[in-house]
Amino acid sequence: IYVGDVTIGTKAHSGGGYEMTDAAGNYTTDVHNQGDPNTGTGPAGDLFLDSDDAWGNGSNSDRASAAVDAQYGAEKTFDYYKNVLGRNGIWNDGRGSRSRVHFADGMANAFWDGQQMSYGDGTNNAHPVLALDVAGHEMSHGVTENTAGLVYYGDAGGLNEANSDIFGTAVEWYANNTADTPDYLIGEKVDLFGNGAPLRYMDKPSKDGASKDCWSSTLGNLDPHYSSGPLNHWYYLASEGSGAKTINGVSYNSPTCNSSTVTGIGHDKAEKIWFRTLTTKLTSNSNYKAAREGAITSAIELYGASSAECKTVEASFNAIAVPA
Ligand code: ASN
Ligand code: ZN
Ligand code: CA
Repeated sequence: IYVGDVTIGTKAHSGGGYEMTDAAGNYTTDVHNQGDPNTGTGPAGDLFLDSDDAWGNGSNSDRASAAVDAQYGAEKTFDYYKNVLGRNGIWNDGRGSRSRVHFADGMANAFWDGQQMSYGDGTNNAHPVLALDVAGHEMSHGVTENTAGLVYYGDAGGLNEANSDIFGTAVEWYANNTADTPDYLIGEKVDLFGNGAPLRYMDKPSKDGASKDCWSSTLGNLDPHYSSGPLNHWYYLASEGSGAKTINGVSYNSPTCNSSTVTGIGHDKAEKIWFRTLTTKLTSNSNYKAAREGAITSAIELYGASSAECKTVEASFNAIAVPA
């Protein structure tokens, strides 16, 4: 629906034909619009099967179309973690995971529940809440849960949410899909508001009307989807630097909270530094100050204390107003 014609991993099904299970064991099921959007509980769903291994028709009128987006997103996320960051799946044991599509009736959301990803079909069941950044976001909640274990409130909740946005974006860069081109927006393909606007903006999070650009001592009182703003902003600044820039046809203009100018080091390095922070420096109640200290230490370990990478990491935390 969103990624165009792609190749996905499938395998021969024991009863004949093909099933939507890849080599790592990532697989996708149809929940047939059952399941409770409030509790997240519902059936496992039926594994997608197909006789000729050509799946979907590019629209939600074919139930397999959303499954292709989910399976592709899970595969790209799995491959990104394994090939770029050296993490072998959500549990770091090589196991793939299940994606459930067509979850609930008209659910305009997607979620990770500790075991699996579930994706709603969106308002009027017309726009599945499913794209590369959404799949990468949800799967990364699983990685967070099995590494730092960041809780879902206070500063830690914001770090948890931003971590999912950062790696959802990293997956877009990794996939480099021609129909869902990489950007620093979240949910831009899904049209959750019906007006074409993305859900979140990493260059200037406040553009969504609720997220914060800068850290403050009251940030942790916000919903994690808004207290994520400063760390999303940090990722953009560390990757691309401050000011105006057009990337893949999208215009950004990233302010700093301290009127400084930040020079970016590229998203690949920012992601590696942040992943090391998540997996070796943070614990369940870590706050933004711990993220700052952990990221600077991670940059020193990876690139050296006098490196440009380390300077940019520190400058970017200054630029989102996290004090030393
Ligand atoms: N899609 C949302 C998220 O992953 C679900 C939630 O509100 N937890 O953040
Ligand atoms: Zn989330
Ligand atoms: Ca995006």
